[in-house]
Formats: sequence, structure tokens, C-alpha cells
Amino acid sequence: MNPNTARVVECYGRRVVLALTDGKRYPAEVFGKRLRVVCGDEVEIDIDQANSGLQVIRALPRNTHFTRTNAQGQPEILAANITQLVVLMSDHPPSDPFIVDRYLAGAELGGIKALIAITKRDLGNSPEILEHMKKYKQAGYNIFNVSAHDPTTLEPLTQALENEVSMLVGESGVGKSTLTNTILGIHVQRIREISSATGEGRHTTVSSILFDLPHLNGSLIDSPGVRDYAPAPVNDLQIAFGWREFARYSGQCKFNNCLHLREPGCAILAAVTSGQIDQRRHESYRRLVNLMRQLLPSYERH
Ligand SMILES: Nc1nc2c(ncn2[C@@H]2O[C@H](COP(=O)(O)OP(=O)(O)OP(=O)(O)O)[C@@H](O)[C@H]2O)c(=O)[nH]1
Ligand SMILES: [Mg+2]
Ligand SMILES: [Zn+2]
Repeated sequence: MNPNTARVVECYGRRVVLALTDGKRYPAEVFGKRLRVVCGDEVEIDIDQANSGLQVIRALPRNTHFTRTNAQGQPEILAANITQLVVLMSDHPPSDPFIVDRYLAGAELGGIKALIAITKRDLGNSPEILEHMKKYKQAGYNIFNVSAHDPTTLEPLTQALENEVSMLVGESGVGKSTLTNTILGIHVQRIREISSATGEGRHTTVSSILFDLPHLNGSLIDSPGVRDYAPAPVNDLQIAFGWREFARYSGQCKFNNCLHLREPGCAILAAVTSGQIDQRRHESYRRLVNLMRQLLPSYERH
């Protein structure tokens, strides 16, 4: 980074927090109406003469961008320049594996590595989550079983964060902020405060925040919890790239534009029948194909 560049570490529309080359963090404004930045962006900055504050004047090209489909059905970039997505899954309360699959697909489609962390290990692992772990391993993912309350469980995951810009994602309450705090080793953020309704701690994260992990030469982004997630719309034939375990059958279907739904001679469907590919993972793929068809007009689908 040259002295006039900085990294966006928090973003609230036109207002952002920047990490400068000296590592210090300052608030800044985004200049002009057309410039849009997100957490993780590298930007050029200037001094705003009017109020001597910092101004973001330009965004540098992104290495990666991680997207979603927003409530209006439009693509939206959630974070820039991340190298790794850490998808959290929990038993307490049980996470929806179909959302986990769509997160994994979002990473694959964005050229971002992905791994899975099963949280709250201290509360025990149910037979259901052990089964999910087995299936995700079979699909080719690294899985970490962690407890934020027991740092000794965190060593393998921490190693996987080395030299990476990682983003923690997952449903609200899965434990992203608690895990971030334990990994950072300091109480930087408030975790959920006590909720009178349930008696449980409750403090929902409202915006992504990028933290430095200097001892690991990496960064970690804690993100707001979601009720649902889908990657930005892509055409029919691209969706299969979101399912890592399909790759080893590529080129083996009878039709080269096979969508692996009910076509004759489909190598993926054969692998589902023989148990090489998990039936639920394939059902998850089918659901995303249907969702993307609703989002994209027909002329953009193929
Ligand atoms: N027993 C146990 N509880 C945990 C663990 N990690 C998180 N929790 C609890 O789970 C609840 C939710 O944790 P958070 O870290 O706020 O979850 P989050 O994913 O950041 O939630 P959002 O910000 O809403 O997306 C809190 O009551 C935490 O104390 C863990 O490893 N073990
Ligand atoms: Mg949180
Ligand atoms: Zn096929």
C-alpha cells in the first residue's frame, strides 16, 4: 500500500472506517455519489479541505468479491478481497444446511476458498451435525469443530487463518462474534446482551468489521447474521460450479449442457443414485437452480 491508500474496515453507506498504512483506524467519508465501497476494499484517500477529515476518492481494483442476492433480487457485493469464507454451523440452535450450501456455492462462484466451522462444541455434537460433517468432508471441505469457550479447540482453525483474509458467515446466533473475540484474544465487541424474552445473551452484529490478525499475517471479518443467503444471480450452467463435488464428473454427462436435474445419461444423477454424491446436497443444488430461474429473466439464463 502506498501512503495514499487505505483499507475499508467498516462501511456504513457513505461513512466508513479506514485502516491506514500505519495500522491506525480513522473515520472517513466516501466522495461523490457514484463511488461505492465495501468492507475489505483498498482505496485511495485524500484530505477533505473543508473539514480536514479523510475522504475516499477512488476504489482500487478488487481481487475477489463476495456477493449475495439482496431482498430486491439484485446482486450486491458484501466484501472485497477476501481469500477465504468460513461458514459457521451450530447445533444450538440448529443451522439450516441449505443455507450453508448456498454460502459454500457463493464462495466457489466467487473464486474464494471455503471451509466450515462447527461451533459451540462445548454443548455437544448431535448425531445430525456429525452426519453433516461427514457429508461435507465427503464433498471435499475442511471442517473444524470448535468452541469459542475453549481456546484449545481453536488451534487447527487458527492455523487455517494464517496468511488469509477470512470472513466468518452464518445464521444469526451461530457464534461469529464470540469466535472473533476469542481469536482476537480481547473483548473488542459486545456480544449479544441479555434478552429479557429468552434470558440468553443477544447482541446482533449490524455491520461487517475487519480485524487484523498480525500474529497470523491475516485478517478476519465478522459479519452480520442472516436469516437467509443466496449468491448473486448466475446463469443455469454456472450454478453447478457452486458444488465442489460435481467437478470430478465434469464432461461425463451425455449432454454437454446437462443441468443434472433429470436428463438421461447424467453422471451427477448417477453419482447421487450410487451414493457418491449426497442426495441432500443435490437437492440443495436443485433448489438454487429454481431460485436463480425466478431471479433471472429467461434471456439471461443460459
Ligand atoms: N456454549 C457456547 N455458547 C456460545 C459459543 N459461541 C457463542 N455462544 C453463544 O451464542 C450466542 C450468540 O453468539 P454471537 O457470537 O453473538 O453470534 P453471532 O453469530 O455473532 O450472531 P449475529 O451477530 O446475530 O449474527 C451468545 O449467547 C454466545 O454466548 C460457544 O462456543 N459455546
Ligand atoms: Mg455477531
Ligand atoms: Zn448431468
